Order: sequence, then structure tokens, then C-alpha cells
Amino acid sequence: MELLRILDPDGKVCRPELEPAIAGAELRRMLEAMLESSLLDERLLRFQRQGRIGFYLTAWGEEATMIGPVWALRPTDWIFSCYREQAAVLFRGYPLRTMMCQLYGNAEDPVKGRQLPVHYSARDLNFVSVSSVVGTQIPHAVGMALAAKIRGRDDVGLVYFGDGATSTGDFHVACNLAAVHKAPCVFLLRNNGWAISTPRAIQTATATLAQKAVAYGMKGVLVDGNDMLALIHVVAEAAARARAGEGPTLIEAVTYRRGAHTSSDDPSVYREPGEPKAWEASDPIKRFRVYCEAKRVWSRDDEERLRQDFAGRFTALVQEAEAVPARPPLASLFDDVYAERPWHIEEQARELEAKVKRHDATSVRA
Ligand SMILES: Cc1ncc(C[n+]2csc(CCOP(=O)(O)OP(=O)(O)O)c2C)c(N)n1
Ligand SMILES: [Mg+2]
Repeated sequence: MELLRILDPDGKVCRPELEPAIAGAELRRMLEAMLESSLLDERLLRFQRQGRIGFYLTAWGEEATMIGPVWALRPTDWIFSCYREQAAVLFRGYPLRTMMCQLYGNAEDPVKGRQLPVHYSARDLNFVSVSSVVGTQIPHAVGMALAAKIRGRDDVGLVYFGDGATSTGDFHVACNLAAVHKAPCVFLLRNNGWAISTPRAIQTATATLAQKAVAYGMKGVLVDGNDMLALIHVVAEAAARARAGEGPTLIEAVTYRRGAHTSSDDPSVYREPGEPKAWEASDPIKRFRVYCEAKRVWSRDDEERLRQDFAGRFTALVQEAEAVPARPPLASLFDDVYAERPWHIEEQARELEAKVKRHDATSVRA
């Protein structure tokens, strides 16, 4: 399979016949989202180090895979993701303030502090709860796509997953089922070279990951995952095929994880320190910036303004999020599982309340 590229690493269009026609304001909006993702990663990784949030992971070097595919979908299409696609949910419209509340797990966290930081869930955006268990979101997306088909809707489900997820049973189950039933879904495989400390070379014996599509009887595409235009082109095409009843597409987006796996990981113990450096040359933001500058929709001044504006907005949001009560009410622990609470849950809720009261009384005496 040949790697599709529309913007070369210098940011020049190398396949003009495939260049998507995109309005200047939209090019700008996408570049801003990529830059903000990178700025947010810098700040939030620092927050984790300062002990303000418990966990974080960065997407440096993979920003194009987060923004281009979301732009190429309709806002009503569904997105299933793993833990690295924070920029995708923000670009969909998740408010930065809500994101900060989720990271803190405070009283305004929509998932009530029950999830790790970065595990977002946005029903109103058709962005399904982040799944940390590798690969589980892939069959979920196929289920959604089949449901849409049965209901006669033309919604598409796009599912993000990593190279590591291709070694799970869920990947196989999902690909097979989707191809057999021509489920309207797009498999967006972010091949970033690593699955924590397992390099791509020993993840699978195949030359590419995209070629696995052939065995399932679906279309496979290999694309430069640091090339915004190529990603937009292939996702738009895959979504159109899915809507036309032609079934799923497996897209392997070749990119690179520049940072650590998560804030709990230290890549210096398993990879050559010079390896990330080699990928700087094809940085997705740098390439897309050159393109936007050539289209005269972006300038150095714009970037300076964005940086300053972002710094101000972020500081204000942090102050707001830190003023929210630190935890959701303890009693909310029992909500959202049963439509009607059964007697034994009621009993446990009463027991907890009594224990807290006793504990508070003891602490006051102490
Ligand atoms: C079923 C399962 N096995 C193992 C893990 C531990 N784990 C968390 S992330 C990860 C690597 C996944 O790598 P990849 O799919 O390439 O995604 P990336 O982190 O590179 O974005 C592993 C093994 C897990 N969360 N779930
Ligand atoms: Mg990976």
C-alpha cells in the first residue's frame, strides 16, 4: 500500500488534484485548534507535575489526526475515542471550562469524579465516553453504526484507536462484523509508532496495519497522519462511502508519539532519545501553518495574538475551576446506576450517610 500525502513535509501541496477546497476561515479554525492543543498539553502536563491533577497525557506530534478527521465529519456523526483525543472533543465543541472541571473531578465534573482525568464524555456532541481499556471502543462504534443503518439514518461512526489496539480481539471482532454488515463506520487507526513501550515493529508482522483491511473484505487506506489535507481527504471519502452503503474503511494514519505515553511513563528507559527529534521535520502543525500562511489566512502576528489570548483564557478558566467545590457530593456515588434505586442501594446510602456523620463528629472532637 502506498502512503497518501497531499502536503509534503515542507508544507507545499504535492498532489494539487486532491487538495480539498476549504474556506479560509475554516483553515484558520483548524490551525488554531492544533496550536491550542499543543499549548494545553504544555500547561496541563505541568499541572500534573504540580499535583493539581492526577493524570494527563499529551498528543504532541499527533494534532492533525485529532482535528482533520473531526472537521471532515458532520457534527451529527458519532465519535468514539481512546484517551489521547482530547483535541478532538474540544474541536467538537466541548467547553474548555468543563474540561478543566473533569480534570479536577470537582463538583461540576459532568462524570462526577468517577473517571480518570482526560476521560471525557459528551452526549450532546455525540462524543462517546472515553474508553481506557484498549480496543473496547471499536465494537461500540460498529454497534452504533449498525443501529443507525437499521433506523435508516445516515449517521457515521468514527472510531479512534492506536497501533497497540490492533492486537486486541475487539479490533478483529469489530472489523469482521462491520465489513460483513457494511456498517457505516470509519476506523481511524493512529499509528504513532508505540504502544507504551512496545514498538510498532513488534506489534505485528505485517508490513502495514492498513493492509489488515484486505483480510476483512473492507477498504484499507494508508495516509500520512501528519498531513491535515490528506487526513481530511481520506476521512471525507470514507464517510461518503459509509453513507452510501459501501461499508467501513480502515485508515492507518502514520504519525508519531513525541511525548511520553502518559504522565506516569518515562520513555527514556525504552526508546532512543534521538528518535522523537527525527519526527520534528514532519511536524503536523508546522506543515499546516506553512500552508495557511501561503493561503494568506495566517501570519506570525496572528500566532502571537493566539498565544497571548490563550494564556489569558486558560488562567481565567483555571481560577474558575479551582473556585468550584473540590468534590461532587458523596451521596451522588449512588446516582445514575438504577432508574429506581433498589432497597439494598437505599440501605447502603443511609449507612454511608450515618458513617460520615459519625466520622465528622469524631473529627470535631479530635
Ligand atoms: C485491554 C488493555 N490492555 C492493556 C492496557 C494497558 N495499556 C494502556 S494504553 C496501552 C497502549 C496502547 O497503545 P496504542 O493503542 O498504540 O495507543 P497510544 O497510547 O499509542 O495512543 C496499553 C497496553 C489497557 N489499558 N487495556
Ligand atoms: Mg500507539
